[in-house]
Formats: sequence, structure tokens, C-alpha cells
Amino acid sequence: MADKKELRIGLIGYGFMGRTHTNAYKRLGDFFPELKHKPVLKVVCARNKERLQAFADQWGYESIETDWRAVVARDDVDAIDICTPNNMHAEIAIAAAEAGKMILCEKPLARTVAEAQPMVDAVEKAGVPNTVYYNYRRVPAVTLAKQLIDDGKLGKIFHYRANFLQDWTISPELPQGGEGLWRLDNDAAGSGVTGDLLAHCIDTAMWLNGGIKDVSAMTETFIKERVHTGTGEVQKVGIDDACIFHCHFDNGSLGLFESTRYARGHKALYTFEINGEHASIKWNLHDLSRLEYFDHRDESIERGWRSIHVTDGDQPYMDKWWVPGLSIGYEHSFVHQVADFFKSIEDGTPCSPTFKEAQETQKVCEAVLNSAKSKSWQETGVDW
Ligand code: SOE
Repeated sequence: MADKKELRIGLIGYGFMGRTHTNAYKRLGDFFPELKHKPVLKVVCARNKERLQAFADQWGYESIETDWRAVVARDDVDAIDICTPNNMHAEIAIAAAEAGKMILCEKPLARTVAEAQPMVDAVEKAGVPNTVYYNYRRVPAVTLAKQLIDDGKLGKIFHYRANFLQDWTISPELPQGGEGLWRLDNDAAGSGVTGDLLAHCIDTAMWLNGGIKDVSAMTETFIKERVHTGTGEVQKVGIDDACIFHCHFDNGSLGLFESTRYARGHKALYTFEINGEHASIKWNLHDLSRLEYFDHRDESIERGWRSIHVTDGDQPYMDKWWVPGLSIGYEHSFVHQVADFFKSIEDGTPCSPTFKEAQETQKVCEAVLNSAKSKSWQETGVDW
């Protein structure tokens, strides 16, 4: 469509998430033709000029910058997309808001609640559209779970259970810090599995089941020291390698969450199960197009778990893709988030999760870490 308005993107950081976000911008126009804006890949920013240029050439960015401040200062950029390690989110986001840019930020919003608060204040003061990439909400089967819960199909909810299991940090030889491994460096990441993986579970959980009131947690760091890529020295590991917590939701249901990077055999097994008075649902990322559903109100002779293949045109987002029966994947959750962000700009509504909502997830993460440290129950202070 020739008369579409340009929305010029400045991407900061070009790692794994830089690719998922860029792919989303590239797919958007073809699959969401009704949007009135089209993304333009204006500039990408990182420190290594040579590799950055190769990324820009491969993915189609018009230009490069090696200083993020230059991107924020550019008049030909409308939206800043933050894909840096977590320790840079706050400074970039605050500067971007002050420059009047829209902001799309990779999760978690920040390392701590205190670091996130001025980010929330800055976007609210500037009145700029903002969102945080908690992408799993927009897997069609997960969005369908939300629809079923909101329709009251489950009735009163008793239990919420979620896991996020990986196994990529088991080797003690793996260094901490640097590209690709900053997630192991507490200064860069802020925490381990709590901020990286449980944050996803917490975001989905509160979206589906409401606020988390209080938590009791334990964490473990299995490998206590690793070589730091930056210094070359063996240094203490500050992140949590594994975290388990239980909690009360505001609606009276009980929650149980576990995440680890030491579950041999599991690469990215995000699962959740919700048990209500009438029905239960289950979902897992390794079979992401299916939602398992059990409804006690079914005729007793045929009652049982059904496996809903979420690929039909009347199921969330699926009218945008192929034909019924044909699945989409992980990358589409990012396309959906960008589509919803663009739509929200056109409608003048917030795109959930906003910085403000992501701050609530941050509060739960912090309460979890404080609980593990103090071996006590902690109120989250969440206002959902
Ligand atoms: C970590 O391995 C990671 O890439 C997270 O950072 C992402 O948020 C998660 O979706 C997949 O795993």
C-alpha cells in the first residue's frame, strides 16, 4: 500500500533478540496489510562496526551507528527498539523517552524495581507509546487460554503451575560475561533464571490469572565461580542458576513456579497448567500450537483431555497466516507483538505489557529474589 505512513525503527543491539524483532518488522506488512503504518529499518546500532555492517546488510537496515546516543538523537527515527543486555535498558529507554521516541524494549524491563521505576516515569511523562517484549502472551494457543479464562470456562481458579527449563549452562567451562554470555553475568543481567525465564512465566501468569500477592522462594547457584570474559579472571558467579517459588494470587489461587538452566535434556521447555473448578488447561512451548483442555462438564462417557490444534481462522491471530491445520511458530509471537503495537498507535491505546505492567513483573521477580535471600515470605506490592 503506497500511502502507508513510515514508522522508522532504530534497533539497538543485534543479538538473538535483535534478529527476532527485525524478523517481526520484516514480516509485518505482508501479513497485517490493514495496518496504516509500515516499519522502516532505518538504523541498527552496536559496537563492533564490521559485524554490525554485515548484520545491517543481511537484514536490510539502511544505516549503522556505533553509539546508541546517536540513534536516539536522530530525527529520522521514530521508535527505539532496545535489544541490549539488561544493564543498558534503563539509560537508553529514559533518553529515548526524553527525545520523544516510541520504545519497544526486550524483557525484562530492567535489573531491579528501582532501576525500572524511572523508566516507567519517563515514558509516562513523555507520553510516548511503549511496550515490553513478553512475547509468549501472543502465541495463539496462549492467547486462546486467556480467552477461555476470561469467558469463565474454567470457573474459579485454584492452581497455576509453570516451569521454564533449560540445560545450556551446565558446563563449568562456560565463561560468564560478554556477547551471548552476558546472561550469566549478574552485573549485566541483574539475576539469572528469575529475570530471564521466570519473568516470562510471571508475565503470562498475571495476565491470565491476576496479580501475585506474596511469594516464598529458594534459589541455587550450582557453579560458584566462572572465568569472566571481560577480565579473563575466575570470578564469583552472582546469578541464580535455578529458582523455585510458590505464591498466592490475589484471586485466592495458589501458584507454583520452577526455572533452571540445569535440567539436562530441556532446551526451552516453558509449560503452564491451570486448574479451575470446571476445567483445566495446559500448554507447552515445545508443542506451541496445541492447547490441552479438560472440561468436567462434558458428557461423562466422552470426558477427557482434548488437544486443541490452534490453527483455525477463528482462533487468535490465525486468520493472518495460512489455512486451518497449518502451524506457525516461535517467531510469529514477535510479529504479533509488533502488529499489536502498531495497531495500538493507530487506536491511541496502550500496548500491553507496557512499561508500567512490566514493572509489576519486576516487583514479583524482586520479591522472589528477596525471599530466597531472607528465607521468608515476601509481599510483592503488585498492583495488577
Ligand atoms: C535464554 O536462553 C532465552 O533466550 C531468554 O532470554 C528468552 O527470553 C527466552 O524466550 C528463551 O530463552
